Amino acid sequence: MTDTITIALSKGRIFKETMPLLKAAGIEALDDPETSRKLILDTTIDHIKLVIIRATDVPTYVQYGAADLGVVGKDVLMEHGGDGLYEMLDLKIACCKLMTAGLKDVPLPEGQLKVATKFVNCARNYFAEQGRQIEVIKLYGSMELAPIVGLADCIVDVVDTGNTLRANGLVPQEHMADISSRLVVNKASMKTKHDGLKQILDQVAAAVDKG
Ligand code: PRT
Ligand code: MG
Repeated sequence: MTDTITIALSKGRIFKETMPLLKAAGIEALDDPETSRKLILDTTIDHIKLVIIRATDVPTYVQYGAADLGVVGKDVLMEHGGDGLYEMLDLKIACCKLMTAGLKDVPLPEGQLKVATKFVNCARNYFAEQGRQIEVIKLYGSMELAPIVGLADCIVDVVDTGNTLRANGLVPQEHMADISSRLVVNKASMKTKHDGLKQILDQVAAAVDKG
């Protein structure tokens, strides 16, 4: 009996951009998560399953071994902290930047900054390194609104084209980190399912290198 291998993925851009890489390892989903209500998808390889979960839940599933492998943005991974998992590969997909942003033409105040974000830990670490005092206001989405309504002086969010910022009268300010998605592995699985995982990792790595 071959051990089951479970791969955790989120719908949307990560699923779309990961599937071509998994295909190189012979793994194709038998259902489309955009149309199916299934949370566990079978694949062309009998013992390999995909679980479709929220992007922010991927590190948690892999940390506790509910999934052996996961694909997750470096932003989400930094925020989680990475306990219980190894970051094995940079898949070079879903690329963007983690940035601070604020209202156009409005200088940031001296002294303590109010920062609205869902990336609470990333924000605390970044501003602590800069020696700047902040108050973090935790939000779950639509961060761009916070400076407009006076809830915060600036935000920390991922930015791709910057169109969402511009459409709301904000400008990108400080570049905190370059972001791409990473293949992560549960630490215990890496020992107990080493051969099966190593094969997938090598094939995906080769597909990433081919571009
Ligand atoms: O959407 P949901 O709340 O379920 O979760 P999520 O937003 O964490 O998931 P998803 O699928 O939207 O993003 C998954 C990963 O994709 C993130 O963790 C990032 O690593 C990566 N990624 C790449 C992005 C973007 N590009 C991106 N542009 N994630 C989010 N965005 C947002 C951005 O914040 C802005 O609001 O998309 C909007 C459009 O961006 P602009 O700059 O092109 O206007
Ligand atoms: Mg989103």
